[in-house]
Amino acid sequence: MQGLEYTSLNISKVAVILLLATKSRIVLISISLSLALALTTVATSGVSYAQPIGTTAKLVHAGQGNASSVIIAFFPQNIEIKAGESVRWDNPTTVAEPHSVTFLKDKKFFADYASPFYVANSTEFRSIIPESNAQPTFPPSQPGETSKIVVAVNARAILPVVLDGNNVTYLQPNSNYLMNGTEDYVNSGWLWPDGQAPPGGPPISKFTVTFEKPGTYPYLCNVHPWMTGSVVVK
Ligand SMILES: [Cu+2]
Repeated sequence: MQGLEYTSLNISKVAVILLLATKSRIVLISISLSLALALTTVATSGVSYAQPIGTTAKLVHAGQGNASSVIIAFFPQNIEIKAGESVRWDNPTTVAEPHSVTFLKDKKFFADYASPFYVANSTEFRSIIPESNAQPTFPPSQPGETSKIVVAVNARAILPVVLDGNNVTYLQPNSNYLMNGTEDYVNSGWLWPDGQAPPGGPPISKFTVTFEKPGTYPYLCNVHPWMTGSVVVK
């Protein structure tokens, strides 16, 4: 496994928090509802479209809406820019529904947010959250197997990362990435609405990509894989 460059927090804690927040849609919905009730601002259910950022970057919204109507789509879904220009994604949803901006060269690079790993049979798992109602998932091992299997949150799904051949590069949250078009996988990490990342988690709320080469760059959200968009670079 590659080391994470994002070192200012405890990744295990993030993993636990994200798993708790997302493993159960019911938990997520109840968190979203509590947040919505706590919000005193009135959310608009209107849909807004891309605005220019300065002169060379365009804004795309990953998701929109509020607790009563979360919209799972990119706005606009398709955007056209010139080579050398940038696109920035944000998440203006008023409740904590995450999205990602994920470019895949091939479907085989799709990263699920949780993935099984082998660990030594003797590995002991102790929760870092006192009295948490939590336990790792241990899928059954094959008879005679000397390792056990544990399901862990997949850093390549939830954190900003680029796979290019054999190179795996984790980016800082909210990075501006220069896309050269040969990458196998470019992922924003989970974009949360400003200030709504899970406590202790990486506060990722935007992702900017500068496109050097003309072409069509399709992308999707790895939380909602049917949520797709494209950037056409002229
Ligand atoms: Cu999404």
